[in-house]
Amino acid sequence: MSTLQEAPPEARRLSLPVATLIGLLALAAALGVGHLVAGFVGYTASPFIAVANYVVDHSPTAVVKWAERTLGTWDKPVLKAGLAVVLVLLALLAGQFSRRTPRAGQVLVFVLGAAGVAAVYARSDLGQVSLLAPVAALVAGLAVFTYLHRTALSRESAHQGAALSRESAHQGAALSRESGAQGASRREFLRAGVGVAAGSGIAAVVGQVAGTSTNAEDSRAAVGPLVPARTEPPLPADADFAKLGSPPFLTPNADFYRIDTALVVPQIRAEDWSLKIHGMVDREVTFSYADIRDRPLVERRVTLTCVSNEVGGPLISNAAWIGVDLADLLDEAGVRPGAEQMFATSVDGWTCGTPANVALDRARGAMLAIGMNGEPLPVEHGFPARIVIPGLYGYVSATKWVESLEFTRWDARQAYWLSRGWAEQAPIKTESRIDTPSGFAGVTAGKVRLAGTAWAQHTGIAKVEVRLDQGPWQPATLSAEVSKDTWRMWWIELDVPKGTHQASVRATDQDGYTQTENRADPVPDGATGWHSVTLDAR
Ligand SMILES: Nc1nc2c(c(=O)[nH]1)N[C@H]1C(S)=C(S)[C@@H](COP(=O)(O)O)O[C@H]1N2
Ligand SMILES: [Mo]
Repeated sequence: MSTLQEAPPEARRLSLPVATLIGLLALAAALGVGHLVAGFVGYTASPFIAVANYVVDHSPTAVVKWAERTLGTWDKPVLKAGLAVVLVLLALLAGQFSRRTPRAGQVLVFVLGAAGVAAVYARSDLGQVSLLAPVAALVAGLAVFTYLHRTALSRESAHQGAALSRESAHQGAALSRESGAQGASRREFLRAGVGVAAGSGIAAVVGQVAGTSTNAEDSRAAVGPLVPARTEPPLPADADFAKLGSPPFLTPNADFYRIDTALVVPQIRAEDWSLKIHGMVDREVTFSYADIRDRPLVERRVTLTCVSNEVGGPLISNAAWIGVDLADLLDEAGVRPGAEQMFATSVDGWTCGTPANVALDRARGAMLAIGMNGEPLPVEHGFPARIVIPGLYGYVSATKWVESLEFTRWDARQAYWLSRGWAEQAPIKTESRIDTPSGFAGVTAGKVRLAGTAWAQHTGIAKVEVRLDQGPWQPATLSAEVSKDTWRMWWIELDVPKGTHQASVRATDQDGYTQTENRADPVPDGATGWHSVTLDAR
């Protein structure tokens, strides 16, 4: 195209929409190609997911816990959406700053790509080969950016060249020749853009299909019924007061609270899973899923609680867990005296430190669980296997997708939340909650029924009391004690006069400790304080 030479250099400038589009298409190509390669070398190596994971792992504890509390299970979609917005903005900037030469955009694309490489490199659970995914993304992003930029610039040149020749040239022949060149390069740019967009989409879909084809769901469906050799006695009729407004005694799996740092739920087939017990032990032992399944299974009802649960919060649920006594497995390894912590690692690299004496204590009843409420563990609750230990907050006990238990000293290894400012020792605190009426409920003045929950896992609840405003504490009716390791329900009827009042609850455990009124934050070892609700009686 002769017009390329004719156009003065300062006129060779991309329009804003075109520059922006190039940035976006380069981003799409990078993410699509990265996802495609990740589908084959390790799903979580997809640059987008790796960067999001990196953000989770390196956000200040306060931010992560705040997100867990306020966003609940939405914390992950919100994080992903936020990251997507940031990437789109950066892509727009990359285009913006490259209207004349591609240099600034190329640098930005390179920096973003390098961030993806670094995020994958930083993960302990991904091998070297998984670096191929972010590297491919970086190369694709740069190549697409550079190529589209060159194509578009030659179109703009043709365009501006045509405009110039319209002014200067008098012959119609020249004009039509220039318009022809402009049309051709516009078509070329459009074709390239559409091709990149379609290719990126297809790459992402193929990567998604390939990466999730080792789906754990099929493997879970093939497990078949888990029948404990020792079942729990049937639940007493008054294990809960669900009819009066307490939660059901056993939480249905679909309603069980979920807390973890995994942006992509780890997909491990039972056949591919194993658990290694090592470190300060007499002999290293490894168990396969079949090894565990073929042992006599026990069933135990245990209420899990998250340390980041606020007073009155929802991060507590109860299930009947099916599995084996952890103490039996540990006996086979022969844990040496001197071991202070059981350092558990999940397949996704999350880690957890439990006091070794608690893990070893038969009377405590720690389990390696493979079943939950009669089914194999749901994938998001740790399939194929997880740890369950009564009486300890989840972050120091309840490792999901567990693959390694290393016995060691406290100063040798720092678990995930410990290194982020949470306590080393974290027994669950005695607490209680009003479930009905919910806060700020309008009620009819007169007799008002309240119902709720109290827990002091591994100690047991002795008493629950409720009061209206500053009135006397009145004892509530307690549900049957199913186990000291599970929550207990309560209900009471209060006389509530017209007006706005506050009802408060407090529990006393079987050690004689009554919940303190003092409000403490969840950090570093669990919230304290009395839960209260405001009643608007008319
Ligand atoms: N692999 C893994 N296991 C984990 C966590 C995690 O982030 N990753 N979070 C722990 C925390 S903080 C809690 S409270 C419990 C929650 O278990 P659930 O999601 O089954 O309710 O899991 C624990 N196990
Ligand atoms: Mo937790």
